[in-house]
Amino acid sequence: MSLLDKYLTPEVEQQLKGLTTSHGVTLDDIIRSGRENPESSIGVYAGDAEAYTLFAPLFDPIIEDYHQHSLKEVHPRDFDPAHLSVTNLDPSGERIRSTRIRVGRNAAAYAFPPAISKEDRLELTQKVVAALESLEGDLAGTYYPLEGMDKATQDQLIADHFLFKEGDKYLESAGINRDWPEGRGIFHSADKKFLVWVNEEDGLRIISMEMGADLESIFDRLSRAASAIQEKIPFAYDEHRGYLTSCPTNLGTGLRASYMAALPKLSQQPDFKETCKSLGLQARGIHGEHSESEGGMFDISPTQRLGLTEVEAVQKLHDGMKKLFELEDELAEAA
Ligand code: ADP
Ligand code: CIR
Repeated sequence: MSLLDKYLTPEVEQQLKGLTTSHGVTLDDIIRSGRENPESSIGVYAGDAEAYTLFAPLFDPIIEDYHQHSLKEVHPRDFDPAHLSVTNLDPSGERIRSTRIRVGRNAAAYAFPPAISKEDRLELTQKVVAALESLEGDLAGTYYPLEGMDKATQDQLIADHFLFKEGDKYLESAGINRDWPEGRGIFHSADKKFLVWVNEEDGLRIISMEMGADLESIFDRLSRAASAIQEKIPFAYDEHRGYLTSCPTNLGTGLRASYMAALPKLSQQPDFKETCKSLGLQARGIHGEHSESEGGMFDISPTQRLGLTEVEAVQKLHDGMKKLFELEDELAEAA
């Protein structure tokens, strides 16, 4: 049962139908993805910042349930790499193939991808690209629009985990893929350790990733990038909901930190998903959400993004992964 089905009671529906945000977002828009895809786990998307407050009787319980956090609290922030207490969990390079941290962001002055107009999307793209092209040092890079990119290049970027996939059915139903591929693209540094997805599920997905397991340097790069971009593009933010994103699962830090890690024995256990869940972690397949694993390799990341700081979210990945490796080692020793 999706969180939409759990919380859209007849009373809430009655209360919210007929309401419209200044960008024209209605209850039907918010719930279309969940209605068209009944197997959704969440089922709702916000077309603009106002949707979160105007439709709070639906969004708030969904947010509190997913993040296991009360919206009465002010969302805390700490993006200071010096506050991390992590070690490289795999200096040998045998268990962790790569590490990635991304944050989702939307410009405060525009609707979010589910509701942005074609004209506004193009205007926003110009501003975002100009901001990205002004970055310096290891954050300097080039913008590659999806429009005009040859299919082989696009496919290779997707296969190498650098670029978003195309045609996600949940995003399609939410209206996020309108006018595709216009205004969509990827900015990246020459070494592809710093990347920004433009106008996919969120206006910006700011990404830091590299081979190996050096969380500290990846977090440091992301922290610098997010604040440099924010100086040029003010982001939608709310004291209690943190950074505002299209999908309520990404509110708060907007941050998903993940290790691409091998757990060949543990992942064979029938309670593998439960074990991850007990540590606040989620296991995705090797090509992102809704993909399959290959060879015992999983994309492991914490589920909660709201109500904890950026530092705490990354620490949670590190500490949880350490525990998963201990369990993997116990199984290997018992064999
Ligand atoms: P998001 O990270 O924005 O939630 P996805 O789950 O679709 O979106 O993942 C996007 C891409 O990032 C996919 O290609 C996925 O395999 C890749 N990815 C995630 N974590 C890692 C990692 N630690 N190393 C390499 N690629 C990763
Ligand atoms: C769903 O509701 O299943 C899709 N709209 C995807 C939700 C986002 N994913 C997640 O749980 N982090």
